[in-house]
Amino acid sequence: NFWSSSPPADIKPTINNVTYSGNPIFPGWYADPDPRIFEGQYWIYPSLSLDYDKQTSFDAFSSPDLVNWTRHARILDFANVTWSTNRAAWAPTVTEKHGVYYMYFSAGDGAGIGVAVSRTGPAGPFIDALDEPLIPDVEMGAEPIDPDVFIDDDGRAYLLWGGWSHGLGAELSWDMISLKAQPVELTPPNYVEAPYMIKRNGTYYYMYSVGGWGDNSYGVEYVTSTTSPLGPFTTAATHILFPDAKIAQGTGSSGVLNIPGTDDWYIVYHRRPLDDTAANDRYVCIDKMEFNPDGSIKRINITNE
Ligand code: FUB
Repeated sequence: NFWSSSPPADIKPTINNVTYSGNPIFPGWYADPDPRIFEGQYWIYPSLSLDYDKQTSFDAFSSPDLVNWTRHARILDFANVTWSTNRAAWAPTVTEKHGVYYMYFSAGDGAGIGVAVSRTGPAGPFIDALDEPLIPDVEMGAEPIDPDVFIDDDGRAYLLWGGWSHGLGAELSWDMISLKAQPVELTPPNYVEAPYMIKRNGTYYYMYSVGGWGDNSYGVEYVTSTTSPLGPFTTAATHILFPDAKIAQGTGSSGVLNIPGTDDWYIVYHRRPLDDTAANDRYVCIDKMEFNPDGSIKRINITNE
């Protein structure tokens, strides 16, 4: 059974090998989804939402249609990441350059952010590239967790990260396993953790989680920049993802998918069942994300569909 305890009534029955639709989009306690498109398939890279000591690897999920999902187990195993403390495998994020896949991930609740490489495709296996963290330290007050990798239209790659209410960013070098320049502090209003960047019509949207971890204040806000992925950003933030007293609480840690060739966008996020207080009872959902004519993002309508 994927579930570490009985799924609550608002969650549909689980199917282990895995054809599944509706929210949650696949069975199991998972959090911090990082949605991507590789090799003509949709991919989601989440954290296993278990006790920290049981978070020793990452799974990935792939789908041709956002409905039927295939689980790829243990695509990075912390047993092979020497500095990871073999716990608290959080918030992977993946990109591709010249056919090589790069995963950035947090380890050990503060041991650092690492980078792992796969030359065999988006399902890995990913191998720790450095044998030490890429981001080892708390800098400018930011715990080294929750990386997000963003590739701009000009091919330049950026890493955003940061917990403890401080958000940082830096450009990555051409080799993708080192930083090109010193990190800069970005910390927008109300920032807590879990950054994710998208670009639409020349505007950078820096999205992040706000509020109390997993409670009814947890949500997603964003600021924008028309200059660069590292800002400067608008000084006012917009709140777009909220819990819904009839559907779920703890809505956050989002990423975004744009259906290729369209202006159709989906937010991928985790949430907690209503009336569930277990910290790690979180599951992954997708809902529609729409823009207003002025480019602002509409409030998200969370659903069970
Ligand atoms: O899932 C582990 C941690 O919880 C993440 O790193 C945070 O963003 C929060 O979701």
